[in-house]
Amino acid sequence: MEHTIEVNKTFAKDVVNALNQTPKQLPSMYFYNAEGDRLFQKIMALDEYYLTRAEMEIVKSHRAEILKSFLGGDANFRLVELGAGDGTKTKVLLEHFVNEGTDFVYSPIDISQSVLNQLEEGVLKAVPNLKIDCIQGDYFKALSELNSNHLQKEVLLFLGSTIGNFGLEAGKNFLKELSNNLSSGDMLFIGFDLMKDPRVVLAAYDDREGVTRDFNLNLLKRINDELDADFDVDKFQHYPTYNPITGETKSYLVSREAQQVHFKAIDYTLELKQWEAIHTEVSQKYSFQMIEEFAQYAGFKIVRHFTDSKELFVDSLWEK
Ligand code: AVI
Repeated sequence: MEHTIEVNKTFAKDVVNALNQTPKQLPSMYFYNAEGDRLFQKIMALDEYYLTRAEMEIVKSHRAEILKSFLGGDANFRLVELGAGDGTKTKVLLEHFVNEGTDFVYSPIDISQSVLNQLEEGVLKAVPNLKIDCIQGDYFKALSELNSNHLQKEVLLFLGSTIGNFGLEAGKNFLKELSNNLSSGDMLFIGFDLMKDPRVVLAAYDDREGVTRDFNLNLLKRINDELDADFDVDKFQHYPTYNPITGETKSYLVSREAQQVHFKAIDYTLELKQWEAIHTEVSQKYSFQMIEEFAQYAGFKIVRHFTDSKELFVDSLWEK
């Protein structure tokens, strides 16, 4: 029996626009369907993927100092989190803040109500006395609403080096936009993955088990599912690169042969030459100097850098 699939028009448009660029691209935000989320959880537990462990060490070992710096001279604050994920690292901070009797409200923002419901349930299980006020919607819309009835200091959390997935230019502009939606005295606590031994960086995106390869290839499977396409993932190679001068880690899917791929649901044909690459992701790495330039560009002052013991990663606290 013929069956038609319901096409998400935004997804179709974003995918086709990216594939029509020269060189060809795919948007990395589409990694995260249910299978992508599952693979990303696996990545975070890999030996090679040092980022999550390094940031966990930071929040665990510096939690008391972090709380002191968030409060500054103020009696209370609203802790607003962008892209909380499953909240594992955030829980460490929340637990400590509640145990210290801190007067604060935790407000995660997410576009998906079901993500928020799950997060709220998980966080309240770990920290039952927490005051939580979830905000469903677009980051900037939610922030501008919070800011227009600004009753207390806001501290934004943006953990996990998610900023690195924007690349340099878009990352800078995103931070400027954040700053435009904050008031003087508000803060941003943001994770950056630091430049380090290039082989250590590269291994994090090219693990022995091939989980990151599967994560990258899953984007093609998602297009097969949602746009009725016929990608054969075996005809693609996962190829990550790291440039130690610019700090850019870029991942590609390289076509092993000349091929055509049909997207039946939208009547689109993709032509690939042999060894032609599709750029799927940037994971920017930073020097302290780059971070300082970023903060200045976006209109923030750096309060303090919190690093892990090996200086692999930094959670940097900025004030507007
Ligand atoms: C979510 N983000 C910070 C991860 C990163 O390191 O860029 C996504 C990822 N891609 C491949 N491995 C992990």
